Amino acid sequence: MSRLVLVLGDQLSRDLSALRKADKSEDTVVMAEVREEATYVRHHPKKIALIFAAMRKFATTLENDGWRVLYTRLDDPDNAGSIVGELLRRAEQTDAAGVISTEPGEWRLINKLNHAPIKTHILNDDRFLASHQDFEDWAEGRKALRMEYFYREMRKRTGLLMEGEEPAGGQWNFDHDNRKPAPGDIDPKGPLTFEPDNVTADVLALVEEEFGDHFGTLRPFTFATTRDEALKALGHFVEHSLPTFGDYQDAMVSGEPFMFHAILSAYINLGLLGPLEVCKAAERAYDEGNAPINAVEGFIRQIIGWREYVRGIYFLEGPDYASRNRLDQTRDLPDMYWGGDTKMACMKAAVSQTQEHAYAHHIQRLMVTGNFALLAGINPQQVAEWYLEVYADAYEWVEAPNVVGMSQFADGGVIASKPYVSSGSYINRMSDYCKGCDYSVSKKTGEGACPFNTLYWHFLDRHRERFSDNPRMGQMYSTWDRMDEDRRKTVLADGQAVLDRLDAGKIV
Ligand code: FAD
Ligand code: DLZ
Ligand code: SF4
Repeated sequence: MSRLVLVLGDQLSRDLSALRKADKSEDTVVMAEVREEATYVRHHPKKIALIFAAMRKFATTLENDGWRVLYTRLDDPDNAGSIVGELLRRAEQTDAAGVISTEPGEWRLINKLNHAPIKTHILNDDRFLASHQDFEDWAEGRKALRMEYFYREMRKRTGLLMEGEEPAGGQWNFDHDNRKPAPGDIDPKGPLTFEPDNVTADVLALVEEEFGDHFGTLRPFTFATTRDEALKALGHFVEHSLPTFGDYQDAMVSGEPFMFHAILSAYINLGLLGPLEVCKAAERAYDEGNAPINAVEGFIRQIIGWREYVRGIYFLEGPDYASRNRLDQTRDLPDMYWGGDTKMACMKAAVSQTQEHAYAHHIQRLMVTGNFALLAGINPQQVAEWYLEVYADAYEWVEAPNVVGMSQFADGGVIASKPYVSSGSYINRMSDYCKGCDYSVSKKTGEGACPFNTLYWHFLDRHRERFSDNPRMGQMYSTWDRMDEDRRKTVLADGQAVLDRLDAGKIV
């Protein structure tokens, strides 16, 4: 009996486990643009366009490989509107006996497939380097699941940057050489851009019509939408940005949304590029003397370390992970996250480039938009939904651990050993934003004081019971305790005034 082979929008890899398991001569590939996936959160139009264009072109690749593909476009009048609906419709058409699928990257969709009224065989997604079992084995018996130790295991397992049993360069981690603020004269090349072809142009028209009211600018659309293009984007990054990636990894500069980052996450998460080939390309640059160890090690750590680790956590912790709110934060996400007016130059820069490019780099996500939400007591599920909507690389397996765990500490410390909070001084050190801000980063209280400065202490004070025993936070609390009482009162009152303005919907 023939079967259907489901290929989801972020499973665009020819070596997908579902395709390997299936038989070209009997089975039929099903791909579908469906409203349910495009609207379960209101994804950025650029993200939807990227996925649909890449899906259409991947379907052609599969056909050229000899697969029979049943592809449903969003505007097909028979479109059932959901993945399961499309599977049932196609099963009826083809008389298929069941479905083979590679595991989706979200519990939401896994649950739907598990409850679909058609026999569905879900296979491991072995495009990742660590299976669920590998991660469980690593996590077994550990008190704390810190990424650094997982990463070392992955280095040994993959052999990346290894000289025998020893790490290349004599150290596992070169982060102390990174984290430099950017000097005034940097000239990042930015990502390689691609002109839309006819297929992409059709998708852009469709997305404009159907999802033009979602937050985000659709045009110009310059993403790679095929594996060949994504490989070119990888080559461009390795040549032009990797050598300085490490040095300025944490730096933020007005008008430079991409700095020396790879801008590859959307392609890797779609399946157009594999994590190992990306790391090998970076390793080659090191071997050939074209990129220094701090850059290459830092980059490889993001992929075989952080990327694999967050996925491991998402599946290990289970379906309730994304709904955790261990700090009981309840405030609504302010309008400034949706492009509403703000006087904070750093927030304006991070949100407006997100709106334009569906991209912000790690430190903007963590230390600007994430830091502000955490300090301001925003509900972590509203924060998580925002991140899932606005970034072209966002799927829950990677977004939730980064947001709910790393950024909002709403998992109570599964990922981070302390909350990533900082006052304005961190942003001032790592960026040029403060120079053009209505607030003064050096003002700690009073009219014009940077909101990060007052909210930082407000956060620590209101969560004192939870954090005062945390050895990594002792220093912060002793600094707070050393301030004289009047000053503490003023700081707290000023922090509260910022929160009151947010609650009243006033501009901050
Ligand atoms: P680079 O900075 O050049 O890094 C290289 C690669 O490493 C990336 O392409 C990505 O594949 C991987 N990587 C780096 N950091 C992480 C990480 N923490 N988790 C997983 N992979 C990582 N990444 C996503 O892919 N999707 C998300 O939805 C997402 N949400 C995030 C939310 C928050 C609050 C934070 C702090 C980080 C989030 N990240 C997410 C991680 C990181 O910000 C992005 O992977 C990175 O900015 C992508 O841009 P890049 O390709 O230029 O990456
Ligand atoms: C994100 C997304 C969007 C916007 N649209 C589709 C779609 O129409 N069809 C599809 O197969 N997949 C889509 N996706 C990706 C899925 O939402 C993704 O597979 C799950 O969230 C699991 O990671
Ligand atoms: Fe951001 Fe404060 Fe600097 Fe303004 S002064 S850019 S709000 S950190």
